[in-house]
Amino acid sequence: MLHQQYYIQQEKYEKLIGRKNRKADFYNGLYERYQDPVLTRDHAPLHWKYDLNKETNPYFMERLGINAVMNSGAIRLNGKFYLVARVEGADRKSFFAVAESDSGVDGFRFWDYPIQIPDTCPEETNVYDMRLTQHEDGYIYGVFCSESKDKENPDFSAAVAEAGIVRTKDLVSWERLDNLKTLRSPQQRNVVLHPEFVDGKYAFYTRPMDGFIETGSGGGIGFGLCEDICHGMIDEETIISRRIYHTLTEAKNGAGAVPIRGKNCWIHIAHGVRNTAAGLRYVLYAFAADLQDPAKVIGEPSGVFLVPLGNERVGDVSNVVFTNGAVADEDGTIYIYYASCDTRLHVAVTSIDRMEDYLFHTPKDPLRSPDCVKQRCRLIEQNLALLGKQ
Ligand code: M1P
Repeated sequence: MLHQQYYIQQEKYEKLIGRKNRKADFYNGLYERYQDPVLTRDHAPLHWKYDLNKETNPYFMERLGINAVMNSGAIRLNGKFYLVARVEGADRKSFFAVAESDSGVDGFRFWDYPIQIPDTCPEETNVYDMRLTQHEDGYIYGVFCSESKDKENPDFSAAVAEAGIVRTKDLVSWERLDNLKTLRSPQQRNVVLHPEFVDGKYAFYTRPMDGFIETGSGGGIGFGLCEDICHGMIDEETIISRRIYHTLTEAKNGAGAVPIRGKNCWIHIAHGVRNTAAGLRYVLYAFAADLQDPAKVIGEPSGVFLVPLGNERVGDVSNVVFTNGAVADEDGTIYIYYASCDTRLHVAVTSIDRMEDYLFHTPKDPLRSPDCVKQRCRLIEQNLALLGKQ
C-alpha cells in the first residue's frame, strides 16, 4: 500500500518539473543564463529514493538518497533534448541517467530507470561525466571516466582514471567497448570523441595525466586518432590547447562539450583550472578549431567564457563550473549545459553566430600585465573617441 506522504511529495515533485524557467537578469551579449537549474537532486524521481510501501517504510524515509545531479552529456534527438546526467548517490557512487525535455531549458524529467551500462570492468568503482557524440558512423557514443582504485599506490585514496566507451542508437540499449588506451599517458579523464572521421579514423580529444588529480607533465588538451573504436588505442597525442602559466588553465584544463560544427570553425567549450588559497577554481573557456583540421586551433579568445555566479558558487565542491554537454539546434541556437559546484546543472543559451563572433573577435591573452593594460587602453581610447570625449 502506498504511503500517504508519497502523494504530498509527488505533488511537490510535479510542481518542480512543471516549473517554467525564465532568463536571468544577466547580460554579457554572448549568452543568456537562466534563473533555475535544469536538473538538481530534487529532480530524481521519488521511486529512486524511497520505498513507497507504507508497510515496509512507515516513516517514509529515504532509503537510497541522491546527493547531486551534475555534469551531463547532451544530445538533440527526434525533436527532443536528452541529457545523460551524472547522478551521485548518497553513497558517493555516480551513475548515468537519461532526462528528456521538449524545450531544453525546463521540464527535464528522468526516465524511470537509470542506465545500466554493461559491467565489463570488475575493478571499476565509479563512472562519471559522459560526453555524448552523435558520430557520422551512425552510433551515439558515450565516453566517460572509469575510475578504479590504484592498487600499486599505498595512498588510500589513490585512483586510476581511464576513458570508458559505450555506444547506442536509442539511449536505451548500450554496448560497452574496451576502455581507450593511450600509449604515452598513464591516466585519462575528460576524453571526448569528435563527431566526424578525421583521415578516415576516429578522433579523440584527450587529457594526458600523470596522476588522478594532478595532470603533472600533461600539457593540456590532446588530440589523437584511433583506427578501431572497439579496441581503441591512441599512439600519439598532440597538445592543441595548452596549459599556460598565470592563466585560467595554469593548474589543468580539459575538453568539455563535444565540439559543435559552426560555419567557420569547430566550437569548443572547455574547462580551465587554477589553484587559489580557497582551493581549485574551475571556469569555462572557449576556443575555435579549423573545420578541415580539427587539431589546429584558430581562435583563442582571452579569459573566461563562463564563471560560477551567485548561488552557483556554493555546493559540494565550491567555486566550480564544468560542462560536458552542449547541443546546437537546426536554427543555430546553442544550449550549453554546465554544472555548478558538482551539485546541480544549469543551461546557458547562445548561437553559432554569437560564439563565432566571440571566438574570432575577442582579443587574445597577451599573457603579461603591462600588455594587458595596453590592450585595455586601446579599447578605452577607441570608445572615448566614439563618445566624443577625446
Ligand atoms: O570537481 C570538479 C571536477 O573535477 C574533475 O575534473 P578534472 O578532471 O579536470 O579535475 C572531474 O572529476 C569533474 O567531474 C568534476 O566536476
